[in-house]
Amino acid sequence: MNWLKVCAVVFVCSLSAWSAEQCASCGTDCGCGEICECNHEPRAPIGVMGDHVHHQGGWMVSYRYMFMSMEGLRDGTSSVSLDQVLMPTGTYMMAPVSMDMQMHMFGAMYTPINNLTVGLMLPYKVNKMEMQAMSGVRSEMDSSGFGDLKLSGNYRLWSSSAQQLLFNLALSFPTGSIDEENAAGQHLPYPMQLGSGSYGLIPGITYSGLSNGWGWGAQANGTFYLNENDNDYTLGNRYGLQAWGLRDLCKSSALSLRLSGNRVENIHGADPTLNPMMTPVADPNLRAGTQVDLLAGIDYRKNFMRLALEAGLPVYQELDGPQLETDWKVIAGLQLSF
Ligand SMILES: [Cu+2]
Repeated sequence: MNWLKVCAVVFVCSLSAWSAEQCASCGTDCGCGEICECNHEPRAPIGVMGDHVHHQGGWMVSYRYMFMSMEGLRDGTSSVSLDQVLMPTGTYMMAPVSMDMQMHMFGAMYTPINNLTVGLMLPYKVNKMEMQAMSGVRSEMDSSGFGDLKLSGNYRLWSSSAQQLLFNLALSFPTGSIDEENAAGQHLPYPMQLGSGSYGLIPGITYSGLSNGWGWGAQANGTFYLNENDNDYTLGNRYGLQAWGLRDLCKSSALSLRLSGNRVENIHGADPTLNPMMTPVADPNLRAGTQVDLLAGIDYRKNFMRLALEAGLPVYQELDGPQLETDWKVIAGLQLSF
């Protein structure tokens, strides 16, 4: 795992060194000399939500794809093996081995008045988890479908020629299922459910700047679930804090580096049909964790189109475990503005 992190850091450093060189030499080579001083709006990497407002009357439609790979168990900051968790050494009859999470996110944004952009976002999720029983037999669980619909507003509180400050507020509606079942008709454990089952409030604040081809920014946000769902539980609050830097290449492209920290709290209440003694993924008190991810990205814009990719891995993970740890993630996105 560690060599992977080293590789990622080396990769990212060489990218930024290369991009700086590109900009210095672009005056003669690629005819984009003015880029080094060009003035477009500040940008954020594709994985950052709510980083911009459009001009009045402007529309944007977007599609984002996210993949997250989790494998191996962790308790606190150290790894634990399946043998330690499963009986007879441990206390559980079943434990997760790995999980793949995919999300297709469809979005639309509209700007009815100056400085205020409103948006709708609907995710389609595909989850796959592999479990191992104490006998050593492995089995797979699947779930897929639409998640929770989000209605969001981004309001520009302040801006200057090179910087801006946005206030974000999103409402989350319980459109995603919390009744996903296995073939035997039993509820799947918490991480396999598609929605929260609750109404949620997601306030945030986003700062970004751009000068001489260099961009930077930071965002803080929280997710607060407001009511207990029909299965007698409420997902834990989430807190996010992230910062990023970007370097413009030619007119249309940019490279980015982002550090993203997230804290998730445990679930309040419990689904009465899940038995937390049986497997850690059915325990509402083993959902919390703190994670810091490092992501490198590339961004390409031409006319009304933006195509971008970001990939990264955790540099710090502290989980109320045993819980599956994240290995890596990828986010790709296409945005069309009118
Ligand atoms: Cu937009």
